[in-house]
Amino acid sequence: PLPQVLDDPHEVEKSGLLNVTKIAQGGRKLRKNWSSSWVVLAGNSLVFYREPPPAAPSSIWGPAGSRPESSVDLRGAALAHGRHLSSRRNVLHIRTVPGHEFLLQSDQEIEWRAWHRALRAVIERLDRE
Ligand code: I3S
Repeated sequence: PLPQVLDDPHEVEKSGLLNVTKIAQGGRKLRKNWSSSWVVLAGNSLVFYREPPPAAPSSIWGPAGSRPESSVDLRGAALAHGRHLSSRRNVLHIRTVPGHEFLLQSDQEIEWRAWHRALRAVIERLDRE
């Protein structure tokens, strides 16, 4: 089933292309495997698509009808700078309650800062709920 957030596109806070790697699953360390991903921040979720949507700027979700590759619940998640976890610049580190950890990276400093702000705002909002 599609994540519930897909029912409510008005909740989209941010979307865009990022380099992503999962580094832990349920607390178990994984080998890094960086890849480009279309990432959508909406509701309480961060949703990953393999491909960006077609050029239409109004299309902030993945390609029409396409299913996300994966999605994580940000409630209770921890967000930190990932500088100690990668040689890349502009890396964010997210750890979710079940112990899944991701690195998100952008070569574009301004874009990376915008993701940092947006993720922090969503996680803080969820903490207050
Ligand atoms: O944290 P690490 O192990 O230095 O991460 C690097 C490795 O995953 C490397 O692949 P190998 O596992 O085949 O050595 C990747 O190519 C690098 O990109 C990883 O480091 P960065 O600094 O890019 O996150």
